[in-house]
Amino acid sequence: MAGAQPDAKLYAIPGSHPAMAARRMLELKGIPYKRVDLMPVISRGALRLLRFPSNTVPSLAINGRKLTGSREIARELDAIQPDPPLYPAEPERRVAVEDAERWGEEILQPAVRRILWNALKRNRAPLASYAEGARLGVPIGFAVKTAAPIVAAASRMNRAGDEAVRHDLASLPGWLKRIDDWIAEGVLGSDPPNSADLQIGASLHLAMTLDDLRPAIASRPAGELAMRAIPDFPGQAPPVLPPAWLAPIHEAEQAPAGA
Ligand SMILES: N[C@@H](CCC(=O)N[C@@H](CS)C(=O)NCC(=O)O)C(=O)O
Repeated sequence: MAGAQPDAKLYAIPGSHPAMAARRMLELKGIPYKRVDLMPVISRGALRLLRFPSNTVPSLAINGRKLTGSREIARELDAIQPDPPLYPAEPERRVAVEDAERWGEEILQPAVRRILWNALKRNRAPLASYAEGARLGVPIGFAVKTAAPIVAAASRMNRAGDEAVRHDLASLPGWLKRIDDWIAEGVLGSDPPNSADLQIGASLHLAMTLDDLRPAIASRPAGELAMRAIPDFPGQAPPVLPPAWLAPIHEAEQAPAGA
């Protein structure tokens, strides 16, 4: 990129899908950055102290500005470094990508977050796999051993209760169909990925770290999109969700295409 390199610092949480989307945006644009990994829940106080506009990750300090939110970050990065673009230039196509991106952030992203916290509440052992490559300031083993109150607080704060998660899992087949349709229409699946590809792909790839969900996602266009948009996502959780909750997903897998 031309001119001085921006002095960028990205605040993330291990396993955070919107933070992973922001990492990919920076990488695709070739913007060098330093990543600061925070522990969930504790992150909120840290980001408040650092005077970001809000207390969630991703938060990005760049060129003297402080931004919070994956969509805000996408827009700012496109302004700073237009190539490769995260949004199509043609207005109608841009609106379609922005609509898919918004849906990805408002609907799919929180649902996948709830499902993950619910699964981790049932079995904390996989936590270490999500923190692979992270620098939390304490040994990962220690962070994981002492994580019970953090997992409980994060589940509560993200409303990852059983009823909500069962509802999310029942909605998942329809959401996957919607994503496959967007890919067929060309809204999603561009090369290099657009902002909606990264937003939705990060949520899908995080969902695919759960053995309970991977088979239903991996073999369809949505799963291929996730792997292309976000090639690496640390973490792996063995089956832990009640089989009855997964029944709608398995039923949809067996239904004839288009049913
Ligand atoms: N919707 C926001 C993400 C907000 C969000 O909830 N991020 C989570 C991580 S995935 C977070 O910061 N959680 C703080 C916590 O768990 O304490 C975006 O796309 O930027």
